[in-house]
Amino acid sequence: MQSVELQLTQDQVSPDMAELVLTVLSASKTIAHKVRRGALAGVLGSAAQQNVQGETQKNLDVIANDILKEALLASPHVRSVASEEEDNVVAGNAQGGYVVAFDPLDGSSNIDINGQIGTIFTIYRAVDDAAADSPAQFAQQGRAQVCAGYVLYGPSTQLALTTGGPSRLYTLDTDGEYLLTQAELAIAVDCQEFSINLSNLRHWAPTTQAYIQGLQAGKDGARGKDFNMRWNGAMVGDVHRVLMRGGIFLYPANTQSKLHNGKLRLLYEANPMAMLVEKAGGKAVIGAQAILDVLPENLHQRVPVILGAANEVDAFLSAEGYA
Ligand code: FBP
Ligand code: AFP
Repeated sequence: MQSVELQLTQDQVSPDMAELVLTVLSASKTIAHKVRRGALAGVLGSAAQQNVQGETQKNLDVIANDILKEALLASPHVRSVASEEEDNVVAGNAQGGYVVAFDPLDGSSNIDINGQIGTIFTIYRAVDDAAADSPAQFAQQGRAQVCAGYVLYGPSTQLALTTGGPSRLYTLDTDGEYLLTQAELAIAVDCQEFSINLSNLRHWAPTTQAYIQGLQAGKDGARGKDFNMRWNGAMVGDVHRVLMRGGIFLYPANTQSKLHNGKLRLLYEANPMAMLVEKAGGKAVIGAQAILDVLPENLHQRVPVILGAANEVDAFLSAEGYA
């Protein structure tokens, strides 16, 4: 099995970007170590701080954010950093060729129950006519991502990564190396599993309610087949399931609640996951538009997210009247 470092070379990733990816991965190993030790490392429980979304940050959110930020700001290749846990863009090296955005700890409600959590990250080329601390550095469509990935801290620590080619899966070995365990992830076009927070049903558009009720009707309904349902409370775990065994994941617009644009953030959640899914043969949309085509309006923008098996995403679009 080969190391991620060797694979990046074989994938002809430029030395600067490869070094940057390895910087992110090195930080993720430090986070993985703390996650593994859990309460022993003093990383559980709530910290008395709130993030920009007004959510209470867990200790581990703060710790993971600091680890990644410190590592990236020390890198000569990083011009700017954006994080779910930072209100504004943080300036790095003015000569750096790349900008990096991340959700340091996705699924924070799973921390206290020893459930799946993860780090999601994305890399773009820096914008030369904008300051290093300007949000303009990140006002780029998801199609401009040069690298996208997540690290899933589960029973084993795994890395899903694309640098523009296939989405590949690596597993963290006990000696601290990410080793290639699946060279090309592929999402089957059809599926029989969906992932959504059903408690929000009353908040969805009638068309979205009807689509989900169609899945629930199973063999007895118009779809003519049964579907199973899974919900993790952490996008990183749910999207990982879709990448590994197919399915569709939805966090739709909650038109009747304050989450009228959905809950997930475009920059550091939706876009990296959309790139990984598209590179694995799946689809990722907010509605009529592909996630990767959305031009961001602000750093912490939320979007609806529907991604996974191509035919099932099409079935959603047709139920919504888009196709
Ligand atoms: P497996 O170990 O065969 O996956 O079964 C797990 C299980 O028995 C329970 O742990 C779990 O609560 C239940 O199945 C989930 O069932 P469903 O597929 O109906 O959600
Ligand atoms: P946190 O990291 O704040 O827990 O948010 C996780 C998340 O944004 C995403 O990973 C999940 O898919 C989603 O929230 C779960 O949302 P519900 O609270 O609606 O289940």
